[in-house]
Parts: sequence; C-alpha cells; structure tokens
Amino acid sequence: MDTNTINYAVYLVTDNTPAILGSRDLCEVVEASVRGGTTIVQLRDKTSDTGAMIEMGKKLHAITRKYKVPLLINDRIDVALAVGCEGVHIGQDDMELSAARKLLGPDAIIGVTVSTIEEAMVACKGGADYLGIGTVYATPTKTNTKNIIGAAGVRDILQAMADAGYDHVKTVCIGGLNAENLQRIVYQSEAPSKKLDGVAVVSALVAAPDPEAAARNLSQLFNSLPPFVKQSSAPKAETVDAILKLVPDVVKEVARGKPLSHNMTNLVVQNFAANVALAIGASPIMANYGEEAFDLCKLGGALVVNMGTVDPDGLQNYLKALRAYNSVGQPVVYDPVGAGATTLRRSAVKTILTHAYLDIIKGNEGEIRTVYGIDGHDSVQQRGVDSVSELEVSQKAELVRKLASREKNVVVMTGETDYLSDGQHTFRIDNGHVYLEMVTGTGCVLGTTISAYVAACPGDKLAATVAALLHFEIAAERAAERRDVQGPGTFVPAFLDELFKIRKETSEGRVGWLKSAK
Ligand code: 3NM
Ligand code: MG
Repeated sequence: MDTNTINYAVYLVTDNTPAILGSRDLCEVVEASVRGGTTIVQLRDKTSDTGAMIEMGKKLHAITRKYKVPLLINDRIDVALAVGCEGVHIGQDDMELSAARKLLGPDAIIGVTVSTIEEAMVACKGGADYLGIGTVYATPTKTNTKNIIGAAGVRDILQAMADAGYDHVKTVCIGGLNAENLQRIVYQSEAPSKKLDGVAVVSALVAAPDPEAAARNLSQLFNSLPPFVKQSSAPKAETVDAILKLVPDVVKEVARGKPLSHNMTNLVVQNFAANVALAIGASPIMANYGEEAFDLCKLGGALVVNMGTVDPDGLQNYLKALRAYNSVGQPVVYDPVGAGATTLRRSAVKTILTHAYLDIIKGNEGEIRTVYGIDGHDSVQQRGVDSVSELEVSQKAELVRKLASREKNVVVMTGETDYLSDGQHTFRIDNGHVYLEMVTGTGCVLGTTISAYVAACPGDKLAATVAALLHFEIAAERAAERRDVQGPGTFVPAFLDELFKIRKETSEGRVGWLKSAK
C-alpha cells in the first residue's frame, strides 16, 4: 500500500466495550462500515490480552485487505508487527515516534494524537504520516481526554502546520464527531491554506444501528459543503458601487418575500423588534423556546439569537435553535449582548461559537472584542451592556476583518461609524443618529432587520447586511430631522414610519433616500 495515497476521509476507530459495540460482532461492524465507505480503520483495545488483540487484528486485517483500506493498531507496535498490518497510531503517553519508526520501518503509516500546536510540531518534525487532532468535543467514549479544543483549536493547529511547512502531513480530527456536526466542524476548522483530510469517529460508526449506511452518510457529508454555505452562481457585489446598486433590489425583496424573522430575544425589546420587522416588510415571530425552531427553520426565514437576558436554560434553547437553522442552512444572526459583562456571558459566547455556525455576528466594540478574544487571543472586561470605544479606526476595521475571516462569516461592529466585513472586503458606514443611542434596544432591532435582509438575499450576505444597515440608519436620520420629533420619545414612532416609508418608496422605484448613504 502506497502511504502517499491513503484516504483518511472516514477513519473508524474501533471500540469493543458493551456501551458502544453492544452485543454485536466487531468484525461484522467493521466490514459493514468499510463497505459503506470507511477509508481507514484503527483497532483500539485498551483491555484485551496481547494474544486476543493479535487474533482480532488478524481477522480485521483480512477484512480491510479485501477492501484495500489500511489497518492501524492503537499504541501496540508489537501487535502491529505480529498482525503485519499497515501501521500504528500512538498517543502522547505511548512509545516515542522515533522508536516506533525504527521498529516498523519507513513504509509503515504512523499517526500521532496531538492537542496543541507544540505537540503537532514535534510530531511533524519526527516524521508522523498523519496527526489525529483532538479532542474536538468532550465525548463519553473517552473520558480521560486532556484538551477540549473545538474547531477553533483544530484550525490553529492546521494553520501552524501550514506556517511551518508541514502541509504534506495528513490530518484527521477526533472527539464527539457525528453526522450532525461533521460538515460544520470540517468547514470551521479549515485554515486559509490547510484543511482536514478526514474525520475519525468511534461511536458514530461502531454504535450506529446500520454501520454501512452510517459510513456512506459520513463519507457523503465529508465530501460536501454544509448547507449554510450558499453556492451562489451570481457573482457577489464587491465594491461600494456594486453593493449600493444592489440595495434597492434587496429592500424590495424583503417587502416582496416577507421573510420570517425568528427572534430569540430579550424581554426589553420584543415589542420594538416585532414592530421594526413589520415596518420593513418582514414577518416577525418571537419564539424563545428552542424546540419550536425545528419547525420554524423550514419556513425560509432567519434566526436572531440575542443574548440580552441569557440564562442557562436560555442558552440550551439557543443551541437547539442554532442547530436547527444550521441544519437547513437558513441564516443566523448572533447578537452577543453584553458579551464581556459577566463570566456567565463569556462562557455562553464560547459555547455558542463552538456549537454553531453564525452567518452574521453583530455587536458593539466591546462585544466584538470579547467574541474575538474568546479563543484566548485577547479579552476585555466590559462594564454593563453599553458601548465604549477604545480602538483606533484602523484597529476597528482590522478587528472586524479578522473575526469575519476566522469565523468565515460577516461581522458588523456598530458605533458612531459601523464597520462590517466578510473577511475579504471591509466597509464603513457613517449613517445614523444619536437618538438611536438614547432609545433602548435599537442595536437589538438592527439584528432583527439584518436577519430579514439576509433571509431575503442569502447568496450575498455582505450586500444584504449593508442594505439592512443603510435602510435602518437612513430611516433614523430622516426621523430625527422631522419637525415633529423633539427627542428620543417622539423619535421612536417616527423611526418606524420612516422605515416603512423607505420600504414603500423603494418598492415603487423611488430610491432617492440612498443618496444619503455615506
Ligand atoms: N481519542 P467518539 S477522543 C479514541 O481526543 C479517542 O485523542 C480521542 O469517540 C482523542 O467518536 C476519542 O465516539 C474517542 O466521540 C472518540
Ligand atoms: Mg494511546
């Protein structure tokens, strides 16, 4: 077997414990899964005697050879030698890589478990053929894991490998992967110049009711993009002019399509958010119970998760809803209100980032800085939920760009000037009015507005977000300039009116309001 052409896509790690294998025969389970599309198998057995392990290894090797897939043995170089299989997988506490190589020779496949950049560098330098990167998620299958690193941790390791010139070393990730999260993890863990070669699973195959079907499914999922990555055939608008040209169409499309804006938001702004959604022509629903999202996500709309009054139950509801929307690829807007204010909120941000794909993240400077710093890059203590600005203009634009690039999404940082980016193109918008800061919930209802726009224009989320911001902020300017508006109290109804009027004018082909865009 040529070690350069090994396919790591669906990597099965065996487990013969009753909790996972049940009363089934391991050989039958492995054969079914290889028939379905498993591309590489590792015999992992922490309890059997050497003789029994060699016997099982020989049986499995007869099967894997028939299907031309490699068999590796976990930890036990002696067993691998006795079986005569293709290689071994060694952990950080097992035999040294150099010693294993000496015993097995240059043609054997040797993989190493790593959970940090340092471990990855050592293994690559030592000549590992592939790395098993983990633990991605805590898993009942292996409880003595050292580091739970999420997709973000995998991505950092892949990036470090590429930076150090180890592109040729193959990689799989492991820990808690299954059919539901596989595509998202693979997508989110992709570094700019290196991506995973496969995913390693135990229970998703060994405990599957039908291992052949499960392997076929994992293989298909690994080889396709997640539903939330919209492959639009139309070219995306990339310049200010091109985006501005698109804005009227997007405003019209919201009014025409009446997309559902599903708000999981705080008590303070529910009423305001629903009224804003209606004014721009969207169809609002306020539903904070996660279970409902499994029905609502099928209606072609978008979800807003607004962390305004988060509690542990609320967090579980968000996660359910995010999973539902991610699974059908309908967009999600995340508003990490007060992200840095408390330990609970910081931890909620981290949980949400590791368990969901967020099409749009919208927040003020402190919130965006906290979300960016969540991986341990840099973190800020925020006071309350109000916005404070500490960064220079160029730093703000760079922060937004870097977060969007890392999360492969669109990030909006609101303030006197708003910054938004998809990681490649970064724009600033100077519209708006101070009254927006004197009324509660305007930031939250901007999230609602963006959700409707992205639902209406999923192929170009950046352009949709620009359209939402312009509609919203120019409406605020027009309202504030009205003679009947004397302060924040009279501003609110006038603002709703102007949102409505801009929508109506645009639908009738009158787009003069866009001239105020700056
Ligand atoms: N190694 P499941 S996690 C065997 O982090 C193993 O190195 C891990 O099982 C590591 O796919 C793990 O059922 C178990 O979550 C993975
Ligand atoms: Mg081990």
